[in-house]
Amino acid sequence: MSTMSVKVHGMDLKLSKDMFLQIYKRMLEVRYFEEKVYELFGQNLIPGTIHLYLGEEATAAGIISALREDDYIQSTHRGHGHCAAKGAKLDRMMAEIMGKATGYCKGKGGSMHVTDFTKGILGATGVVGSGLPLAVGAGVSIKLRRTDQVVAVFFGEGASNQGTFHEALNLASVWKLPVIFVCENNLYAMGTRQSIAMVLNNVADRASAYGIPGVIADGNDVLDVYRLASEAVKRARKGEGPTLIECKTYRLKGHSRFDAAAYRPKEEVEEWIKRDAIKRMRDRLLDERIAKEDELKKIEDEVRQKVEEAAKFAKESPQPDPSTVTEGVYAD
Ligand SMILES: Cc1ncc(C[n+]2csc(CCOP(=O)(O)OP(=O)(O)O)c2C)c(N)n1
Repeated sequence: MSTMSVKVHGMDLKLSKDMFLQIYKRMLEVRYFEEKVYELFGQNLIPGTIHLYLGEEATAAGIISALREDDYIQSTHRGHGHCAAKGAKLDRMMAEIMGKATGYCKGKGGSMHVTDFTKGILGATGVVGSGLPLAVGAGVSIKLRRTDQVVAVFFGEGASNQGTFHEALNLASVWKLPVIFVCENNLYAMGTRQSIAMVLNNVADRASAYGIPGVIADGNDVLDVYRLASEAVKRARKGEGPTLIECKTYRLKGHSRFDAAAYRPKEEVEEWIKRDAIKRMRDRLLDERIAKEDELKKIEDEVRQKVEEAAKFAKESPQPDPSTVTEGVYAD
């Protein structure tokens, strides 16, 4: 298949047209899914709260596009985007978020616990920083089984101040585990700006303390994320150990649905809206003549349709039967 070359932050990136379009589609699935979740929450159809991934699509799509289907990911409390990008079924994910019996956890896990082992999604977690050691465990498992799989673990810059981050990087480095540490630096941990909680500007600099590469991606440029992720994956598959990739990005909404994010300057938000990852990739595909307007429109319509169907499935699904309340809660 013929490849096309583009310049990404001064570096050449060659991909097939299919791959360019697949990466674009992955971002759209995340964006449209999250917009739908936002809408359904507003209609009071989602219990609890939600942590939207809107604005950070390029990170999940760029990292996961560099993985194989049999690779693993470990997600966070802001996890819908990771799961959608790794191929989770949108209908079962939406049903789970709505607490329905047809959801991934039969409606008992909700927004922060979407998991699909068949897709290599090891789990999401509401405990900040707790995914990092789990990913190291997956890395150990890969090494013991002698496969060339890798595991990518997502976490925020806030989580990089937790002890688990440092323990995980250290052990993964010492044992040369195939772990890709992906810091989604969206500048805020709830309402706490990065500069209040750490002195360093770059989380990636912390990699040097563990003797592993630490690189910074433009987290709103999916191709930059993809390029750096591909290098990290190559290194991990060869048995050369982990990499820390810091993706500089921004969440477009508040921390959770109950946060109006009044602590963020208006100009800052506007600046990041201008760097919207989806618009940038769309413009690039057109400007570089990789795809035509009608091809992109067709993909966008298909994804919208898929998300509509997921929402319909979830809305029409039953609530879990009260008699099943203790099922799946404890091991037999
Ligand atoms: C161990 C733990 N401490 C505190 C919290 C409350 N909490 C939930 S999300 C969050 C901020 C996390 O920030 P970051 O890791 O940067 O991820 P982001 O939400 O920005 O994606 C906090 C403090 C928690 N869930 N778990």
